[in-house]
Amino acid sequence: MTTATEQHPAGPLSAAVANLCTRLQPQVSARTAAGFREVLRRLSAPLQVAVAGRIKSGKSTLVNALIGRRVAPTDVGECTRLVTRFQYGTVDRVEIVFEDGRKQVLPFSADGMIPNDLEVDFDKVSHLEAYLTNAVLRDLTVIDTPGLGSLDDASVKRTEKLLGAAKHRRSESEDGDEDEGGDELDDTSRNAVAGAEAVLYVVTQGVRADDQQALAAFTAATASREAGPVNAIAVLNKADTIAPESVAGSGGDVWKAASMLAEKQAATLKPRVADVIPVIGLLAESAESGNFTSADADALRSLSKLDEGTWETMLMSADIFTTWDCEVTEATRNRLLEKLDLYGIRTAVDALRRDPELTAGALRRSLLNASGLAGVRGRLDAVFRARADGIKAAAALASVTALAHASGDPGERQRVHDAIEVLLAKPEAHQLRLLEALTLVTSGAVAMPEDLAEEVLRVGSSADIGEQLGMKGRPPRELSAYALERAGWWRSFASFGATPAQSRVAHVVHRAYFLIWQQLREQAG
Ligand SMILES: Nc1nc2c(ncn2[C@@H]2O[C@H](COP(=O)(O)OP(=O)(O)OP(=O)(O)O)[C@@H](O)[C@H]2O)c(=O)[nH]1
Ligand SMILES: [Mg+2]
Repeated sequence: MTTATEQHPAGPLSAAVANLCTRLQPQVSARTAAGFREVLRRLSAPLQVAVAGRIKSGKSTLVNALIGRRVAPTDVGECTRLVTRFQYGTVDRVEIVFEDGRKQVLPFSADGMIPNDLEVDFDKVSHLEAYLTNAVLRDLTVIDTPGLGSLDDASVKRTEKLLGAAKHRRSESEDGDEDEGGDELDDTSRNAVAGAEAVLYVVTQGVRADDQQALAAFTAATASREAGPVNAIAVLNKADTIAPESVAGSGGDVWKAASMLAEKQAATLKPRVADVIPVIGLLAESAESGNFTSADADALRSLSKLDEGTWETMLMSADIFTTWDCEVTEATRNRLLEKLDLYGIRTAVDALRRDPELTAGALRRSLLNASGLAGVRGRLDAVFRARADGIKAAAALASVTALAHASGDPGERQRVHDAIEVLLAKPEAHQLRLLEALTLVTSGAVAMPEDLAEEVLRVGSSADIGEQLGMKGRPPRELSAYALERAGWWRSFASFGATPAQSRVAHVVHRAYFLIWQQLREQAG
């Protein structure tokens, strides 16, 4: 597995693209070559995942939960309006990076967090870089972003710029606007390589149509690429705040309601994201970051001894919970609310009533269980970590294309284009072409009938042949016959039934089936 310190490419596809960059470097302009160097550097760095979503959806809370440390400021303050990159380092350190490239060390606040406010000219700040020793960051760089859809235009602009959401162009782009001044070019080049490679999209109850748009705008987060099911997953955060009675069929159970809502949202957001996973970021953060203490456990233990009637009354609202006459001080109850909210408090007290001997550690673990964080981690592993090679390689290729395009030199563009074609023609690189086709289809750039789009998605977003064919567990002979049949179908669709854009996709899908068939044949010996 790749680590920040070892700096290996994530796998064979990334290595192939790195190779291409190295070979092309002497054949391109100095500026493009500089861009290629940046692409090379990124190829050997951990996968960059941006955590994005609406304002106050709980992004920073979730970042803390994932890193396992309360370090990103939540709630209010200047820093929630900045992009912060959390990456692996051998000593904990935070730097302010200014627009002009200058850096300044930012001391952690007394509680070990990034301070809420910077004592510098906020308008000159580009973003924050946090280097942390936490092991999770060894193969994942996590980028916390300010909320999209916030009223603060300046923050949104800053975010978009940093993530490369600002105008980007691909060689096939039809807008045809050309670059003019030299400065503009530099910005374009920077945008071409900037940006995250994958997105963790945070939504809360009620995804609206414009959330779809926010996600689309998150082309952004993904280095000149559209976000799609290959590189984007969503979480339904604040699952604890869902009123189960508002979800028919939930049987009054919060977690059931959250799962059902998440499924509905997955249908809304499809095919932009691979999945929508319910989670309670706040519980996850408190349980994972050491923020849940034995004093908290003791307070909950006292509460668990209250009689049922009093307890149910107190849980009716946060207000009643803190003001009701009871032995646990109001300050302590406020603290519990901040760390666990009512649902978490109820969950903890229920656990203590079932087993009064529960230790603080066991209680913490049961809260972690209740948070659903394991589900998010599982999907991160399955979607991002396992595919890091393909995701990084595809993002790098998009950057290379954008860089060549931005050079404004047709000869250079052609050379880069040709080199990419040669690379993509190799069977071992076909996965990249498939990812590309998948992205074109899921982003709507190439329109496809729904059943075909579905099929492209299936073939393109798994590495498991059974899953790719939608025939998991079937005997190899059946798989093989089906792969061959679909290969033939897509070839004739490419030739006879399709628009030119569809035809390009169809060729890729045809070849994917063909390679699957070949692989099955080899396996059969
Ligand atoms: N009840 C509940 N509250 C949560 C949850 N996750 C976050 N919060 C609270 O929501 C508020 C906003 O959380 P943040 O993590 O700062 O949200 P954000 O998306 O980073 O906000 P901006 O960066 O300002 O856009 C905080 O008060 C959190 O404690 C959750 O799962 N449940
Ligand atoms: Mg935040």
